[in-house]
Amino acid sequence: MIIRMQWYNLVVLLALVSFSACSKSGGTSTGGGGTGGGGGGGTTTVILKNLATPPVGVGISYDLFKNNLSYSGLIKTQFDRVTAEYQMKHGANVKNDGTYEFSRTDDFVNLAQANGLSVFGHVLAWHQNNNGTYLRSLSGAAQVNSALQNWITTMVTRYKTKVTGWDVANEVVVDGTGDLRTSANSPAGSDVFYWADQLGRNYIADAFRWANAADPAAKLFINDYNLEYDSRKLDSVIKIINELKAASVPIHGVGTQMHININTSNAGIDNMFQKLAATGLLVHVSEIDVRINPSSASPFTPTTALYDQQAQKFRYIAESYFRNVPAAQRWGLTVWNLTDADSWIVQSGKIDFPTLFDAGYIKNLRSLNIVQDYNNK
Ligand code: 9MR
Repeated sequence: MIIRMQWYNLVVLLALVSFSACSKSGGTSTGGGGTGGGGGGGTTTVILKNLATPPVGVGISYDLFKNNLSYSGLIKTQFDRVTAEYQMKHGANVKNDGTYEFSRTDDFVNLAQANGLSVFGHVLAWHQNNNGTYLRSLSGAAQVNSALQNWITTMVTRYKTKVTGWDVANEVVVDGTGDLRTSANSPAGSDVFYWADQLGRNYIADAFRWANAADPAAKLFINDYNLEYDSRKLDSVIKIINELKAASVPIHGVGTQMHININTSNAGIDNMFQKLAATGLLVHVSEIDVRINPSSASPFTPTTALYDQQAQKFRYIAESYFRNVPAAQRWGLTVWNLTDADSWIVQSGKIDFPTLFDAGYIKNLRSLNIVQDYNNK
């Protein structure tokens, strides 16, 4: 029988966190409070959010959160913070004529907060998940500029005080070269729109300024992926951060998505956290998942050995984050998607098991033993 290790992964991750930092209110409680678990080890239930001082977040589906009690129950019990994987994007809120429809997003934010979860805003200026129909109907840079300013201002103003941090600029440079992302170096798509095509690189600074004007208290992030793997991209993001800081642009944080796999280099992870910490900004590990089938083999059977490697990789992220990012700069650790069933990787057709919970919301007994082992050291 193959024993699922996903919960073990997160527990190893957060057991380490609890070891490295003061916990919010203790790492375990007795009885109840979780989904699955239990078994021969007694009634101890691990509460992930209590294991780490920085917030522990998860990227989630609004529809599942609203309609699936197993899904929402596990999130409420285990996490501090949620990021909408789609609902707060341009395409989810802007109609084809450029007007806004916020009823679902209002409901998402209110629902999260009513359940004791804080909301991280994602995302204001990205090239994907836009309303491409509307944006392509605009003519000229002035109209595009107004559309971006209006969207950012409207969004940040609407959720002021409710959303205390935003991914303002996402994935602004391309893999390999670190060049500014435009339609000249990146693919087209119905919901794809490259702000830089008409606005040049200034759209990045402007996006931060508009967001800051709308809510001066919100923490504003630049966010990107492959930073643990692609040193030119990492250096390019850091160069942009330094340019923004030199121009007194209100940028407060940098997000590293960390869509990684079991073969990702630990040295690369260390190098990334060291360089990101050196910016002096808040550092958010913003979208963690760890693939165990990175070559997309098919058929593919997950094994205990692969889950163990995955667990070690989750663990290394936390170790490196706590070792290399000073406490005052830790914005938090966020995993992307709750279960393998709703993982964007699996949803895109790949065979993989990249998240912390299986499709049945299971955590397994071994995880509890791992926590006990850590706590007893
Ligand atoms: O998880 C998101 C998925 O549901 C969307 O279809 C996809 C659209 O491209 O975006 C996914 O989330 C992305 C996030 O917003 C930005 N970083 C990469 C994430 C995975 O693609």
